[in-house]
Amino acid sequence: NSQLVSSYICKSGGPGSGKGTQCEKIVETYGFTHLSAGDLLRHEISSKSENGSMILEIIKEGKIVPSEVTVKLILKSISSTDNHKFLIDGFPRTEENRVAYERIIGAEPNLVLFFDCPEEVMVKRILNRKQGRIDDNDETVKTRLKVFKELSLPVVKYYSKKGILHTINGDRTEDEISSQVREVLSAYEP
Ligand code: UP5
Ligand code: MG
Repeated sequence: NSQLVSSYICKSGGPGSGKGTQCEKIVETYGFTHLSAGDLLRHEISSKSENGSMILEIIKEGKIVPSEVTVKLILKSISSTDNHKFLIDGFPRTEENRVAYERIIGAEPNLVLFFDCPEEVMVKRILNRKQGRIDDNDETVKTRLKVFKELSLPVVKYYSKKGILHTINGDRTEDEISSQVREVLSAYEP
């Protein structure tokens, strides 16, 4: 699979930290194919695929879908395009996700962007979104935050130790965040 991927960037951050919002702009400028793990999973639900109802139950609770399911979906997307550069939004969520994915791809991300945002800001954004996401409610948000702290932050720490983590202040305007993201990517792109 290393022939399929020449480089990949991962985006991490709590629920509502602005990962999705910042993706499109980067994709346009830097020629990455954007993959959102959450979108791929939601697509499985809406297309009523084999695992759809299991995924729905897990997302409704704010918990994490088994690695093999998510990794398979990401790999399928990667294989379906000629591009070899990917921006992966909201993945890996757990150490188990990370190990499973890196084993299959045969490489670590070139860069990890971490959107750091205060909890109360994230909660406010999510509850204001009102786009009908099944997990955008008080109760599920609490679990999403807990899961983020307990399972996803260790992955962020791991990448930090590897020296490939870039922390972005997510508590600013979209334009301010975009320009910080561009700064990081411009330094990385030769
Ligand atoms: N907004 C964005 N930026 C703003 C700014 N600078 N100022 C003011 N408002 C801003 O933004 C959230 C909201 O805030 C939007 O309304 C936006 O306009 C506004 P968004 O860009 O959507 O934030 P994002 O970080 O993408 O938040 P999201 O809710 O998508 O985060 P999650 O990480 O919870 O969602 P995801 O889709 O990745 O995952 C959903 C669920 O899928 C998980 O809980 C889990 O159950 C499952 N999942 C897995 O099991 N495994 C995976 O690998 C991935 C997902
Ligand atoms: Mg998102």
